[in-house]
Order: sequence, then structure tokens, then C-alpha cells
Amino acid sequence: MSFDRRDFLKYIGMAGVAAGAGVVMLDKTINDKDKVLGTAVAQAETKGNGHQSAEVKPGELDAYYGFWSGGHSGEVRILGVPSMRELKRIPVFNMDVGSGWGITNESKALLKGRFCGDTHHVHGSYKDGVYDGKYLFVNDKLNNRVARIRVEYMEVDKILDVPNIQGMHGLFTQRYPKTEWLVCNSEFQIPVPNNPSDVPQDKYYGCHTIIDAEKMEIVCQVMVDENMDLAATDYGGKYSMTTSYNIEKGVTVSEMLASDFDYMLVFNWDRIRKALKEGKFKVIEGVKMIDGREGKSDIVVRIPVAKNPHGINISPDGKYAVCSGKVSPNCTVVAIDKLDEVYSGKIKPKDCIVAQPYIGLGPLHTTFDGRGNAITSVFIDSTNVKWNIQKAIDAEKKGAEEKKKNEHIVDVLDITYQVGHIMATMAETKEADGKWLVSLNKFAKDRFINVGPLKNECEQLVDISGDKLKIIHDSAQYIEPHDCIIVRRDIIEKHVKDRFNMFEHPLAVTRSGVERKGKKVTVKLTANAPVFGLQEVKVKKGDEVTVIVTNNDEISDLGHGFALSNYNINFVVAPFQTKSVTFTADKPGVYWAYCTNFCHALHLEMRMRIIVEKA
Ligand code: RUQ
Ligand code: CUA
Ligand code: CA
Repeated sequence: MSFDRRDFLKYIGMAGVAAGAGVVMLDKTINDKDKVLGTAVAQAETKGNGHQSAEVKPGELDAYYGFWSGGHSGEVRILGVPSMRELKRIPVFNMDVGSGWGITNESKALLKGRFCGDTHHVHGSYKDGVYDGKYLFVNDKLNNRVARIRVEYMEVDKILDVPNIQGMHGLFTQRYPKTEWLVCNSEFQIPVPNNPSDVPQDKYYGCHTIIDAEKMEIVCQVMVDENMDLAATDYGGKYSMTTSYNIEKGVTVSEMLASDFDYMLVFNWDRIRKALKEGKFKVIEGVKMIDGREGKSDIVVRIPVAKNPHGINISPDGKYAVCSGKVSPNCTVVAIDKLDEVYSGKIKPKDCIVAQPYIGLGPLHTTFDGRGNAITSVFIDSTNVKWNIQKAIDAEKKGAEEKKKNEHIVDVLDITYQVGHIMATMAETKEADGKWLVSLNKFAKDRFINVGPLKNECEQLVDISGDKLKIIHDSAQYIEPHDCIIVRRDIIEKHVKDRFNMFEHPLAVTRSGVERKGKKVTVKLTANAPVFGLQEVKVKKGDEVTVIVTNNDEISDLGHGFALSNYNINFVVAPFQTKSVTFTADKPGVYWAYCTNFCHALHLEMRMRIIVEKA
């Protein structure tokens, strides 16, 4: 028997999933089906399919802003789509001296000494189901934080620590009528409160956290027995929902796979508001904790779905939630308008499932083209599968024979290799436009020249404007984005500024000078190309020195840097921005401070001395 490269990868993928679990998850009929669909369909000729051009010529601009999470790099990135050019990296939970993040007093105050993170899911603030261009939010799975990025400056302005949880994973913003709340999950169950440590594992819990988006404060948490993986909100402002793959409360892989099914959890926001109003909560670690465990309240509905689900995505018409099976080859389609009947007790939770179409081996995430089709990433098969939602629902009604025909499947695209998230343009809004899709593939292997054992990722741009899916471009992406959103340029561009509002920073410097109070020295510096406001500053050994730098150049794109030789100080200031740093002058001598950001023909001359005299 001979494997081609793709089959080999598939084999590895299967072995990886099955190892430790000690179970065979997929029956033979499914494997056979997969053979028919996985390759034959994909290799069929793409005929009569007028594809769009992804070319963005020199001087032209991209049609979309892409906001990428950076995974364990801890950052957020901005890419132009469809060119896939990386335009900016926004430091979020990571240290990035190039932008001054992590070294300045401002960023230290936000990061509180924790200079790494794991960003997974970026979502924007909304109004009426479409981005409003105000904020982006992103989670830190590592240190359980949520950061907010102000779109006007593309910089982080708030970071919120969330207690009582670990493995903060799915995050989603309220879509309707506007983003007042956002939700985030806990993928790992822990004791709540997390002390003492000798709590038995059946007393570990997950908490669905609700955050006030404007104040960046925790509204409350809803405690459940289950873990919670990905998150979504509906288009009606009524619910948030999540997938749970560990209803077993397992702490080992095989324990987490023990049950034949898991849940999609739905949280009813009116009932959460009611519980808060009626005082039906305890305060744990300073947070209002509502009991959402089974039988304890009527807030959470549990819909049984195929075991160990992963992604949950809402169709742009607001009608369906699609949960991906991960170890089941199916997606589960839930009719959101039936949830009211579940809450009122008219129907059972499982009765709002309208289809469970076959997709392929290892469905992870689903995106939408706005024309009634879903596109699901399939990890083990290494495919993007396009399928028609209505056809899947119709086949489900007609029964098993009809389902077997798999007529809901429109196209199967081979990608390289092992896809995680996929995202189509505007797909998380009601204005999904079905133009482009990015497949965020986890392995690059042989797609680029070899750069050593740890390789970049291969993200593929896919044209989804026709019936067939077509790969247009391979894009090497630095490790390791998980998710992205792709937003029309007109929505974002008008909000983005070329300079800061100078007096938003309370320490903004308009005149340079030195102030001394005992051993505390404050150096105020203007930066105007090509000079700092002072040529020399004298301090004494042991002084605590605070340098405040304001870039007073209002010219667009004219940044300055401030770097102090041998003192490990290095940051940049954008037009009209102010940053500060505090350090102890512990090394006597002459130290040149210089501008790091090429700003002028005399950029190299833009420097000054800090003279540290013996005490
Ligand atoms: S989740 S693929 Cu955060 Cu899928 Cu990474
Ligand atoms: Cu200022 Cu270079
Ligand atoms: Ca499970």
C-alpha cells in the first residue's frame, strides 16, 4: 500500500488524535465516504468559474483589514487582504521594544510584569451586527487576561485580569444592538475559588465570564460543571453560546473522551440580568458568581452534540449556530430561533438541532459566504469543505437515505496542511460578502524554503466568489496565529488617526526641562526632528530618574525613538504620543541617549548625553 504525502499526513493526524484515548472514533463507512469526497471532488476541474484577482499593484491599497491573533507570540497583527502583506504588529501581552511596549512605564502598568501571553481570538466591537470600528478585543489564554485595542491608534488601552478561570479560550463580543458586553470562556476546569488545591476533580468548574466592554470590568461569571472552548454571540442580543468538550470533568485525554456526547451551552442574557438584579449570586474573588450548574438555575441550556466539539460559529443571517465535531465527522446545526421554546420548556434542547451533516475527518471551524453556504475547516483531512446549509437541513428531514448522498457538499478544497481556523471576508457580520477566505493552516512543511526545525505557518488565500474554492496565494505567517477577522476597509479606515491626541496623556511635554525632588529626577523631553529638547542632563549615581518623552512632530508617520545606551531602555513615540520610563542611574559615566527611528537627514545626530556623576 502506498501513501501519498497527504495520506501520510492524514495518517499521522489520526494516530495523534487516537493515541492516549484508546478508542477508535470513526467507523469504516465514514472512512469510505471520505475517500470518495476527500479527493475526487477536490481534484475535479474548476471550470467556468470566473475568479477574482488578488493582485494589489504598487501604490494600490488592500480592500480589507485583516486582524490576526498571534498565538503564543502574544500579539495581534494587521494584514492587508487580499495581498496578505503584514502591515503591523500590535504588541498586546508580549514585549516589543520596537514599539516601546514592555519597557515604558505606561506598558508596565498595563502588563503588571507579565510580558508573555497566548492570543487566540480577536473580535471587534459591533453595532447592529456589523463592526463599528471602535475596538478590538483579544484574549490571553496563558495569563487569563482580556486586552482592548483602540482602533483609532491601533494600540492597547486596557488589560483586564479575570479570576476564577484558567485556559481563557473563546472570546466573543455582543453583536446586537451594540457591544455592551463581551464574553470569554475557561477551557480548563479548576476549583472555584482555586484554593485549597486538594479539591476532588468532580468539584472543578468552568466560568463563562461577562465583561463590560466600555468600562473593561467584569459584570459577572456563570459557573458550570462543563469546560468551555469556543464562544459566540447571536445576532439578536439574547444569547451567548459555547462548545464544551469535557462534560466528563476529565483530567486525562481518555477521561475527556469517555462520554458519547458533549454539549453546546447556551447562556440566556435576560436571565443573567434578572439573577443579578435579584441578587442571586455569591461573590468569589470579587466577582459576582451566578450558579449555572444543571438544576441550579434556568440560565443555561445544554444541547447534546457529537463528542468533543470545537468551533461554534453563527451564520450571518443569524439563524443557525454551527458546532464542529472535531472527533466526529459531522457539524451540528442548531436553529437559534428555537431556543426560546427550549427556555420556555416547550421543546427539549436536542429538538433545536436541525441538521448533522457529514463534513470530513476533524471539522474544526466554520465560516460563511453570505449566500447560504458554510465552509468548514477539516483538520485531519486537510481540507476546506463548502456545504449548503439549507440542503443539509432538507436532507436531515428526508432521512438517512437522503443524507447518505451528501448533496449538501458543494466543494472540497485540499489545503496544505492541517487547517485550524478559517475566516471569510466579513463572515462574522451580517454583511458577509463571500469574496475571500483565509485558511490558517498549522503546518507549512515543504511549502517554503527550509528555515530549520521550527517553521512558519502556511496560510492560504482562497477565492470563494465562485462555486468552487480556489487557492490563490500561499502566505508565510510568523508563528502562530489562531484566528482572524477580515473587515472591509471602509469600516476601519475612517477611524484610524495619524497622530495621538497629545493631552490625553497627563504627562505630555510641551517644554523640556529637569526637575529634582530629593533623589527623584524628572527629565521632560520634547522630540522634534532632529533634536531632543535638551542636549545634556546631569544626574547623580543612585538617583531615580524618570524620562518623559513627547513627540511634538505632527507630521504623519514621523516617529522618534528614545534609547539609552547600556541602560536597557528603548522605546518609540508616534506623532503627539508621550511615553515615560523610570530607572535608577546606577552606573556613573557618560551615556548617550539617541533616536532609534529614522526621522530626518540628521537622524543620527539626534542624540543627547545623560551624565551620571559620582554621588
Ligand atoms: S482555537 S485552531 Cu483558539 Cu481552534 Cu486555535
Ligand atoms: Cu528622531 Cu530619528
Ligand atoms: Ca468529551
